[in-house]
Order: sequence, then structure tokens, then C-alpha cells
Amino acid sequence: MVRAKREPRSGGKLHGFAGGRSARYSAFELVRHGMRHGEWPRVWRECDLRSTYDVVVVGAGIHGLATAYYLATNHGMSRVAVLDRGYVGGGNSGRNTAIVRSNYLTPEGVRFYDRSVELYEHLSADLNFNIMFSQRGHLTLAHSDASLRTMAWRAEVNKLEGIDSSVIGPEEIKRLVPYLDVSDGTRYPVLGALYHPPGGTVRHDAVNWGYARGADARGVEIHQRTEVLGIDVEGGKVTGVRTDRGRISAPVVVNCTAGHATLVSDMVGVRMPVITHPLQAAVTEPVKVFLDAVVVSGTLHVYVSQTDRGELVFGASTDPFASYSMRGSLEFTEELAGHVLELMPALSRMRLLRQWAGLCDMTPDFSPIMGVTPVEGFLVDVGWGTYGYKAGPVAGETMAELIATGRTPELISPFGLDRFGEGRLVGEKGAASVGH
Ligand code: PYC
Repeated sequence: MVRAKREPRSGGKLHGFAGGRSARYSAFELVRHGMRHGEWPRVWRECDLRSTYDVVVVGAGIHGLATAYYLATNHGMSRVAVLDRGYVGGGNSGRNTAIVRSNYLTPEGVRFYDRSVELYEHLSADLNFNIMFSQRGHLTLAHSDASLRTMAWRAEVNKLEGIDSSVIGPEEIKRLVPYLDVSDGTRYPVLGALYHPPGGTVRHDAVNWGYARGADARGVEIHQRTEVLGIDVEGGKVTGVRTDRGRISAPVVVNCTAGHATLVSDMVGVRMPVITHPLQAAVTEPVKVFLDAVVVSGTLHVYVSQTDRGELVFGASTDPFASYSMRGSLEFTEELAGHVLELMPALSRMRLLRQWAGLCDMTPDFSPIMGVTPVEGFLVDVGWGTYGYKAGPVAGETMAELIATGRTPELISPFGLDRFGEGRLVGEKGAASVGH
């Protein structure tokens, strides 16, 4: 059964991107403020670091900010500090391709990411901040009988979980994406696709800023340029963190970092089964909007979407070596261009504007690691491989519930660290960068 499309919750008033926690501007005032930059109020405060908090969140990306936001909003916990050695959204939360979808392969994954899609659907209204969530539809192409079978398998799991997802053929694909070459004579013929209408993209910076502003408005403190140097543990329990701005006492510390998740967990001696690989992406010059869907080819290791500004955003598979480097490479550009042109030959004269890399903390089963650890008070929300951005809202919501109630929510119970020791892996082959 395919669930009816959810209506975004009404009643939230969008007050635009204006700063100020409860600012309301008329159109005229917005223009006036826009012309005079100095007058814009700060979107979140700069606070002195206190010596004690109830919760310290390490990492001011979407996961850390969402955790803090839901702690304050859903559980009334606002003695919370979010620390980041850089700036809000300056890590992987600003280095992704902002794709949102829930058409995974495992029932555990599908349920989890579907809750995220649901939260994204209401997030502009909840945060009173336009996150530009565009549910334009998501197509995963199949170029072989084997991958067509995997798409059919995913579609069936998706439908059983109430997700709008089905396998469609080349004619329907051509109708949805006229620029795609679905002819017979290509090297990688398009035999079909997994079509997931609720999938799409968000404006990732807006999500980061919206959560930061919402958390700050509820009393959470966001401390940028504050590096965690160590985490103190006494008698098997967390007692606080040492930072380059001083020590903080706290009974709960949550590791919400990406790219360096193992280094923070190492501070308390909890080893994470994570290997970090770069994933490169690139964006073109803007052109008139012609691409109405997100198009993915697992076989060709490429995905493409078009932003509202008209740029094409491309991403690839993870680089085949472990590294913390975020430099782009010529190999990536050459391969990307070759693969994109296999799919859409008409793009041959488009120019790339820039490229970047994010760091993917890959786990052995392509599922995240969430929940408690052997050190009391040290929680993790890490191992986000190629699926972190889309999971931000649900990860924040469930981690906040765990911290506030001490009970692990059902949605994240499959993703505990203990699964690796107990052999309960959640092999998520619907994740990007996993061979189909
Ligand atoms: O899961 O859709 C995805 C994705 C695309 C790029 C990285 N992950």
C-alpha cells in the first residue's frame, strides 16, 4: 500500500531569512534591512562558556544542532552547549549534495529515513525558516538485469513500509527526465529505475542555520571555534570535557561529529568500527532549469540534481582509499564527466564551477552507529557514511529522546554499537556508494 502524500502542516508563518528570533518584517522593511547590512540582528548569540551544562554536544553540524534543538523543544532541556572547533555547518553539513530520500533496502533503514522525510516536510514551518525542501522525485537507474532485480527488491520493501516507490521503465523515465539518453545503443543502457516521488533536495545551509537559530532561541548555547581537547571519565562515567577555552563539567557528552568521529570517541577509549573516505562532488555554472528530478546511477557512480539557481550538482562514489583529505582530484573530474555524458550527452558544453569533498565515516554495514556506549554518559551519533544529511532531523529527534528519557527509541535500536560485537549487522545496500 502506498501512503497518501503527507500535507505539510499548516499554520507556520514564514518570516523569510531575516535575522532575529521573532523578527517579522514587511516587504518594505526587508528591502530596507537588505540594503543596510549593519542593522541585521545576530541569528544566534555569542555566549561565554559556562563551567557546567547538563549536556555537551560535540559538533555543530545538522546532527548536533538538531539534537540540541529537539532536547530544548521536545524535552525542555536547554542547559545544553553545542561545541565546534570550526563554525556552524562548516563540516560535512556544508559538504554534501543535500539529497533527501527514504527508499532504502532494509526495513530498519526505510522506517528511520522515512521519519526524516516526514520531519523535513514540516521543517520550514517548525523552524520558521525556509529550508527550500523540494520533493521533486528521485530516480535510481538500473543498467543491468541484476540491478533491476535489486530495484524491484527495494521497491517491495519500500511499499511494505508505506513508502511511495516503484520500478518504472524507460518510457516513463524519459517522460520525467527528457534529457536522459534512454536509447538502446548506449554502453550502459537504461533498463528501468526505482522511482521515489517524495525524494528531493534541501538547501543544506538553511537547515543548519534554522536549527541553530531555533536551538538558540530556546536557550541552547552554540560555541563556535571551541575545540574539544579531551573528555574526562571517572569510574566509567563521563564527567566533562576539556576545551581550548576551559573545562566544562557535564554528565552527558554526545559525539555528533562527522569525518573525525573516531578521534572524538578515542578520547574516552571507545573504538568505532569506522573508516573515513572522502567523497567528491562538483557544481556547474547555472543554466535554465531543465532537470526536475534527482537522477542517480549506482553503476556509473554518479548522481545529479539541479538547484533552484540552475547549477547542476554532481556527486560520485567515495574515493577508494581512506583519507581525511578534502581536496578535489583530476581523476574525479574526468570520471564524472565521462559518466555524466553517458547519461546526458547534451551536457557536453557545460562548465564546472567548483568541486569539493566531504568525509564519509563508513561502517562495515553502511548503517550509522547511534546510542549508548560502554562509557556511561558518552553517547554517539556517528558513522554517517553517505547518508548523514538526510538523517539529520530524525537523528536529532531520536538522540534527544534517548538523552532525555534514558530509553533508546525503537527507530534507532537496530543501530547500536553493540551490534558489531553481537553480529546483528544491518546491511544497508540502499546506501549511496554501495554496489548494486
Ligand atoms: O544517499 O542519496 C544518497 C546520497 C547521495 C550522495 C551521497 N549520498
